[in-house]
Amino acid sequence: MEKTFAIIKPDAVERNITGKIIDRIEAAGFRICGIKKLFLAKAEAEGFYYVHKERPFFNDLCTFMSRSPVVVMVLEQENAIVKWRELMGATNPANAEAGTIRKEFGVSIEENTVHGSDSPESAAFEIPYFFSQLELV
Ligand code: FUP
Repeated sequence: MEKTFAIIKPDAVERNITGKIIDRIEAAGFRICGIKKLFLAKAEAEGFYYVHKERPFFNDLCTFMSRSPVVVMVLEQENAIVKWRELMGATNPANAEAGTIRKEFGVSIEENTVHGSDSPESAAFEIPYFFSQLELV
């Protein structure tokens, strides 16, 4: 069993589609090990996305992620990292395949509704950024 980290981003929480996205996650066979809603401070968003700190979109991305609350989750199943990336779809919703969450709900390349770890190394950083071991059940 593999764990991955997911965020339902501000654009989705603002539109009250959290439940629709969680429904898609559970229907795809993921077990939700941990879940909470929180309001990221900009500095917390910057720490989370530090790998992108030199990218031109970094400031706008962190402003967006701290605009309103997010829902953070740890998801588990076999090959969870790749499976969650497939269910999310391409970074730019315009390029995402039909049936993916970003195709269905994404607003733009920035406001693309969900986040998912892109590798085991990313998951190993991202999961403990938000969850203690006691919160994963
Ligand atoms: P992804 O792993 O699909 O979330 O994509 P990246 O790690 O490449 O980018 C992280 C986030 O930065 C994306 F979810 C959205 C944002 N981004 C932009 O706003 N503009 C870009 O050109 C690329 C990414």
